[in-house]
Amino acid sequence: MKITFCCTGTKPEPWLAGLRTALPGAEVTVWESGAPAADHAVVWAPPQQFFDEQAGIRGVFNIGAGVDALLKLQMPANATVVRLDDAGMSAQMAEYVCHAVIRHFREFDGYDADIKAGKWSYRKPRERAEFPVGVMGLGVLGARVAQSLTQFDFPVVGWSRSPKELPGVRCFAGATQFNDFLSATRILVNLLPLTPETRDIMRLETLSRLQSGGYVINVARGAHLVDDDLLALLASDHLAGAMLDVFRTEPLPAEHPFWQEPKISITPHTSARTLRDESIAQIAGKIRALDAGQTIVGIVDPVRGY
Ligand code: NDP
Ligand code: OXD
Repeated sequence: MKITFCCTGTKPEPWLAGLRTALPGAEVTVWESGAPAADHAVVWAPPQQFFDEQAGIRGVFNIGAGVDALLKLQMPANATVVRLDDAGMSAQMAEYVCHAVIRHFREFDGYDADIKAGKWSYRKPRERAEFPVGVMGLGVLGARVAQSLTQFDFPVVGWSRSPKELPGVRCFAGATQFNDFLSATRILVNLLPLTPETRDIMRLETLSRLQSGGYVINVARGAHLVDDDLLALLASDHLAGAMLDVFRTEPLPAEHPFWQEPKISITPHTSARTLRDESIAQIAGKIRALDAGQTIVGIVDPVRGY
């Protein structure tokens, strides 16, 4: 079996070594133009030329959960596209989002500023019931995040395409229940895939429906959020702040107003990193299963876009 590796911005050697150990007998090489046809590909942001040359590829394994960049390319019609299914990301995402929610709810930024100013001061405890958290996207990552938030007794609501049942989470589904979900939410967490349906989903019209004093946590994709609309809602105080991990252009350009907005906290697309060992184990297992004709989870539906 031949496996080709084409991951932009990723050091190949440790991946090749890991894949060779996990799949003894497989020939694993870094893709270069003109390379012989492979059976499976391990990819992140490959160029179109990769698929043009590897037209007979059977399995395309993305080393991330989001496939929006991959689906912009013309891929061989018969290729099965597979995304990472957790592989250690859901625990990281739960840490990040719980941290962001708690930091905002408990006013830790305010305490930091006070302490730096040499001030020993108390703030009035806030009512948890007044800070319902709404999680958009209840898939592998969103469901774990929503469940984790219930452990801190926040009221949690969730929204997905198909109806869900999650203990302790009031679930809404589909376009018809979106406005009800938004008006039940004060802290909005975005964990949707980026698709034509979800692009720009956080804009003036939708964010205005959040409860007053709302807060936005975007950990999915920058193109879900209309940047100027967020800034306008922060300026009008309808929103109290935001914690953003993803941006329309990454790295965030130096002149972007988000850098200067004190109500916005920024991290550099790091909320849930791809963990190499977990990812290799998962991909190797799925390659074995596919080749044995078994079904696997995490197959992308190109029409749905995720
Ligand atoms: P999943 O595919 O498991 O979950 C996607 C969820 O979104 C599902 O619940 C799905 O609904 C819901 N959804 C999709 N389209 C719609 C829609 N039009 N309306 C309502 N709900 C919709 O994805 P993951 O949880 O694994 O990952 C989510 C995203 O997180 C990734 O696509 C990626 O962009 C981002 N991500 C970001 C990382 C970072 O470091 N910042 C790291 C990893 C991922 P249903 O269940 O009904 O299908
Ligand atoms: C992913 C990401 O989609 O890291 O996995 O953004």
